Amino acid sequence: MRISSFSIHPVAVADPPLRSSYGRHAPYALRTIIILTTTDGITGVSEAHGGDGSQAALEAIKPMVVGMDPFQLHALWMNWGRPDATGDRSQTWLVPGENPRDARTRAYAAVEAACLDIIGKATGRPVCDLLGGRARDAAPFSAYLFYKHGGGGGLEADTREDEWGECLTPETMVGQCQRMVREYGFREIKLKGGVLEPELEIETIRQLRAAFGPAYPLRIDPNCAWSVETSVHVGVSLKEELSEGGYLEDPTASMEGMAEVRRRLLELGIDTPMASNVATTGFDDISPAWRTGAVQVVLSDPHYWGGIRNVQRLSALCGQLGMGVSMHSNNHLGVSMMIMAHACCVSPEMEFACDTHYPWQTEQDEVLAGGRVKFVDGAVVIGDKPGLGIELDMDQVARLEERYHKLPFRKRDDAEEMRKHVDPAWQRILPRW
Ligand code: GKR
Ligand code: MG
Repeated sequence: MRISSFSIHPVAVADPPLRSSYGRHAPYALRTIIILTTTDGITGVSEAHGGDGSQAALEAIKPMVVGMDPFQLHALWMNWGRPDATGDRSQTWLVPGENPRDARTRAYAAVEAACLDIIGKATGRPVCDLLGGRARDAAPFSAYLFYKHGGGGGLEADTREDEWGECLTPETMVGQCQRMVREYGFREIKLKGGVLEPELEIETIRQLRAAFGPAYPLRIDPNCAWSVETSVHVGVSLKEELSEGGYLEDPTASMEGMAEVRRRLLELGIDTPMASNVATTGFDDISPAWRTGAVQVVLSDPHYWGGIRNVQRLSALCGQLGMGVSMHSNNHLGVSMMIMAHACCVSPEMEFACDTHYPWQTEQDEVLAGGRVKFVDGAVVIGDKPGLGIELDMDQVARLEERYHKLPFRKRDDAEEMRKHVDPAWQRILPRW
């Protein structure tokens, strides 16, 4: 069996104006759907980050993939997937999916997921059964809360209803979380911070704790918006709230900054774990993160960490080193949802609920035949269907692709959205507080 065709479908997905320290989400998130077909007529699907950069890397890997045996993934990895050894890979300044240093790794990851889908369909087994079997039957996700402006995303005739409403206060954030927990059954909570004054974000976490109690672990992630001083202040203020399954994620920039926050908190007797998807974005970050104590929980990602099997390797490595492991997300569709769910279920050490932006997208934009992936008690159940367990709705893919081609932008630029809608002089300043 050989791969006979490789098609790349850039798509645009309506997205509400969510906020983070990077700025404000654009009315559409960009993704790419990948379809591989084999000489036996089997189809493998995948999903990757979107925009020109992502598309260029996929076009570049294509000649190596067409004609290859989908079972021979190591050869592709050795010839292509290894990350570039030079250059700044840090996500301090670049949003995930826009970092040239992991462009090749991301393209490899997209192909790997589609090949595993093919192998699963060829053997009649779900992807997780190809990788050692499931460590759990369902992948737990957390309620991923965002401060947001009013608006539901989309543009012009495609403008979407604002289902969630403006959310720029602790009180409205509690309402957002109540709804998310009610609708999806999430049992763990992550707040995207770095948007309001730190005291207001501290207050938001306190109100979430008051509303949900200690049974719901809490996390806060300001994407490096704080100085070491402010990070320590937040760590001290939220000592109770972030304990017991919680963590403080990327409070400040750089491995050194993270290590300093950790050291100062430990000196104060506070053992809140520090998590990261900014200081640690590839395997060569693990050693310094572990040695310096900068990171106790690594956020994996089956896209930019180089595929489901690399997440599995990372999970095992973290387990060996006594580090925790969880999973990062960006806006995504149902294909990535299943890639993430399988990655979680083949990673026994992944004991924190993973991130997902899925609640921020709607049925109207789903590319899966049969509609959106369902959650049961906050988790995505891995069934017995072969491969990733999904099929594409090609009419939907075509609609989203047509929309993509009409858009005036080809990359995520949250800072530009801030200047357009919030403050014409807005710049991303780190640390802001
Ligand atoms: O969607 O705005 C966002 C997030 O800030 C995302 O870009 C981050 O990569 O969710 C991510 C994170 O945990 O840092
Ligand atoms: Mg993060």
